[in-house]
Amino acid sequence: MTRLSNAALADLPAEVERPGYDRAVVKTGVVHLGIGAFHRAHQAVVFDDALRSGDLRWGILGVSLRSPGVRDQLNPQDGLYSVVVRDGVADRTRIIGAVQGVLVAPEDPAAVVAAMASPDVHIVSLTVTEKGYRLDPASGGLLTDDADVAADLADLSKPRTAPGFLVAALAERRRQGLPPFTVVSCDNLPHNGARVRSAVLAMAEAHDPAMAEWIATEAAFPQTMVDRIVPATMPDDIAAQAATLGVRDEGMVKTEPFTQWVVEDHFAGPRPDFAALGVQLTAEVAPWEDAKLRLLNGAHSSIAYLGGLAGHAFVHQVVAVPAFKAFVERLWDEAETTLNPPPGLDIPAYRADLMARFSNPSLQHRTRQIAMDGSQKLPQRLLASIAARLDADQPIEALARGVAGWIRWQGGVTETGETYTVDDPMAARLAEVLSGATTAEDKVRAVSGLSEIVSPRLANDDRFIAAVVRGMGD
Ligand code: CS2
Repeated sequence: MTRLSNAALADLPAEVERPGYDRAVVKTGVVHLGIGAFHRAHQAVVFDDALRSGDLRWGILGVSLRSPGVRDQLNPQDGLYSVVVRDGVADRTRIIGAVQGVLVAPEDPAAVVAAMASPDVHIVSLTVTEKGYRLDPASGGLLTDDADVAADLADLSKPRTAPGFLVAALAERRRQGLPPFTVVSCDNLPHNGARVRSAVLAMAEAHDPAMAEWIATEAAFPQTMVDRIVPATMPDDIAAQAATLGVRDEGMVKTEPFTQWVVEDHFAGPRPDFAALGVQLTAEVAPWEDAKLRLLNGAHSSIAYLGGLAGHAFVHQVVAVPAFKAFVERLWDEAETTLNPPPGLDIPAYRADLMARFSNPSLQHRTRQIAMDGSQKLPQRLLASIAARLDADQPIEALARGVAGWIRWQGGVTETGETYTVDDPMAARLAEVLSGATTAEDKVRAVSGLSEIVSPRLANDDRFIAAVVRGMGD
């Protein structure tokens, strides 16, 4: 079957939404590092809306920092792909035209740096996942021991890491007398703008303090909160989409109707008229970020570990079990007292919406997908709420049960006897500290000793240890 392409657009079924602007005259205003499914279903849709509104500065050059998979999906399709919105009843397809092409960084790092240094590029955005920033999850400091970070600290002629690419490109812009771009982190990292900024400055400082100073004063690293559930695309999804489109779309992404992007209004240069495009611009992103990380993501991770251990493949199956649903509500009762809710956020309504979003059966969101990289996720999703609750002398039973689920998950076998591989950059380290632990308390203490994940403030608090031990259930 032929692939989706510019030439195929005219023959798509009438109900499929198409770009509707002249793609040939679009400029590349955005370079996006880490062009996975989430970017394609979230930020790229907003830039596509900007193009549809007639502002043709916001085409996207995608970059994959590791593998050629997305390049091979999108480049043969002229960058086109479908976003399929599934509300549980019907599917709606929109073809996104914003992505103009994809580069694979390890194949030609210099080409990526050159693209980022183009005068037309005003924004470099990132979705490289938590671990892609090469930061210590608990403290946020750059992992200088990491081999790729060490290589970039020594020499930036062929960068390997996201901070390395940002610094190399900013240095090149400075050399050419161009203004810096705005760096927009779109990962679920706490204080994502400040964290990527400090990683960039640490790397820049190692190369040229004057350049670091220029970045510190001239570049911008707005904080953002991003939200849209985007499960990994499965072969069945691609087959079903081929039947809908009449052409094959290897780059399709599936998602829910809900989407939210809150952005700190701090840019070094031009940006789209975000407010007109439904993006919330604000001076204060942190309250939104805390609410989202602690309620949505805190529940998600707990569902992934506890539901996954119980043998459930999908999130909607977990929350269909009354005891699990009640557990999620208890977790939210605990987490919500730690929040300073942003103006305009109605927490009871938000919780009800979250439960409805988790219950959407047509998303098929895998618990194993969310279970990935727990070492990078736990601090901001569960441990931050726990620390705040303990500071206020409040119980933490439900939150601690989520943490206990994550520790049990490291065992690699479900309660139904199925084995799996723990997918986490710290999996080997976790396995090592857990290898000599037999009792629940040994296990909790062993993991709590990993200061990259659990802060000493919690590791030394017996109330934390005791509650997680109770959550282990043996
Ligand atoms: C999920 C998130 O995989 C995960 O860890 O919790 O990707 C979640 O779906 C998004 O943050 C929703 O905005």
